[in-house]
Amino acid sequence: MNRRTLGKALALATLSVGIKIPGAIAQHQHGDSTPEAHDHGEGTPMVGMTSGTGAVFMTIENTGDTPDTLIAGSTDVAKIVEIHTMEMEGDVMVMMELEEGLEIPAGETVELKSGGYHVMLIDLTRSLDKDDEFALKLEFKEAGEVEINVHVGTEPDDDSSYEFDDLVITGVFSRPAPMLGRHDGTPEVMPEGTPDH
Ligand SMILES: [Cu+2]
Repeated sequence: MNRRTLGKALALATLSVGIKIPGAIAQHQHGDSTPEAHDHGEGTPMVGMTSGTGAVFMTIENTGDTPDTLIAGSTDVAKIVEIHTMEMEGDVMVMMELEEGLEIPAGETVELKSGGYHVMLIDLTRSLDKDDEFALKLEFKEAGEVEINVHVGTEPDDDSSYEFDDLVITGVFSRPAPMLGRHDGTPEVMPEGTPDH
């Protein structure tokens, strides 16, 4: 273990949050605030500071000639909604909030998918079980505030298709994610969810 790796390990040990995934550590960085780890389903969490996290994926196409930006979101099923990106830094998987939002360039399509951009649901207010539906409000710089319906499942919902001005949103889905502290007897790690202890 080199010095850098050791430093990271110690930092995580101190925080008592974070998860180990083979060869990588998933970690949240929220700007200047204290780093906070959220499990995205790649491994077994050590300790969770929140009541569970989820991630929403979709494809956003901008058919217009003006760029737009996804800047925020809100939903009843989570206390905090953030726009995130996920990148490998060496052997460390880092999730970061896109504080400027996610740009959808004019005439282009941006995919929010596993291992990349996603809408992060932090502090779930209830478990997201397969085939659940919930409303998610998204705020765009140009298109304004829009509301979509999110289906909980393991792959893009082909039935979901929305048009807001120049934006076309398709393939919306959220992976199942249990709210922490609930014991439902499912020991295995759920995709994109936070397993309970
Ligand atoms: Cu995230």
